[in-house]
Amino acid sequence: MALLTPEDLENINRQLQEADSTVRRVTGLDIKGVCKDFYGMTPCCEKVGIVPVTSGNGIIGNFSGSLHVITEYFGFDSFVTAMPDVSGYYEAVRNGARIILMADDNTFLAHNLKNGKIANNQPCTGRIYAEIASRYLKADSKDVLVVGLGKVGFPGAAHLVNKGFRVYGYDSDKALLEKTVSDLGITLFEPENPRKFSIIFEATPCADTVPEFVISENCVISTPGIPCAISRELQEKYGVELVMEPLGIGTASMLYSVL
Ligand code: NAD
Ligand code: 2YJ
Ligand code: MG
Repeated sequence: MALLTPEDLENINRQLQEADSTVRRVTGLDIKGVCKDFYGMTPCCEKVGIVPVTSGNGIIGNFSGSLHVITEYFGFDSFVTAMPDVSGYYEAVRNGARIILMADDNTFLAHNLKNGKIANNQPCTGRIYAEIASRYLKADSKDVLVVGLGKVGFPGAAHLVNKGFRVYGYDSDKALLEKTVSDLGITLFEPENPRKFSIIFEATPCADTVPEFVISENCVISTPGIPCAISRELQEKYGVELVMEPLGIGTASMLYSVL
């Protein structure tokens, strides 16, 4: 399980603004607009309590602070509790939180205490990055390459299948790849038969996972995976629209999904 670092989260407001301009160029909507369309909901100043969690590897510098910036950016009224863990949860509820956000090393959840809805970051992140990719205004076909079919990639790929896209899947874990291809009824992408895509969705914890031979001119790579799926050199060479941001887009997807 890859953990975020404080460095990944530096200048989260600027990272969000940059991601928002890219999402606007790619889809014609900003991140809020995509979330609203996708989930059919709009926030109405729901109070969000962010609870730092000390278990496992402990508190990540900038994590709760970034969630505070992100929630306010998307129109929620939020606060970080002074206390962590169970005391923090108690504090959040006592101070009027309607949605709780908290994460340990394995699970990052949003829980709406009013309607009981609960969301997990991984599928929510996969679905929203896949949704953004699927809305690419300049896509040349409904063919999508998905690289990485784990906890984030699998639900993203399933979402693209449900939307009627022709999904080509690739994962370096051959057994997982074959099982997923069969479970989702997608096409196994074989690097021995190279071709180019105008829509690519990547969700791996590795760098440079999208090879040059699949990248078409002005394609979109929608990727929550950290570190980056392609080099800056390839991004510039092919005019790639890169949708990549470390925490905010996935968190927005979680929050909208529990409204
Ligand atoms: P996971 O371990 O469940 O899945 C990753 C998959 O990628 C695995 O199936 C693995 O076999 C595959 N893989 C690894 N290297 C590969 C390569 N070179 N080529 C093809 N496939 C490869 O991880 P996950 O929970 O799905 O997370 C994926 C990434 O997304 C991580 O970097 C995680 O930190 C990141 N993430 C980002 C956000 C965000 O908001 N940006 C949110 C959640 C997760
Ligand atoms: O409260 C804190 O500061 C920490 N307990 C936050 C831990 C954040 N957890 C992760 O980054 C894990 N990878 C789980 C979340 C999966 C989504 N990336
Ligand atoms: Mg994100």
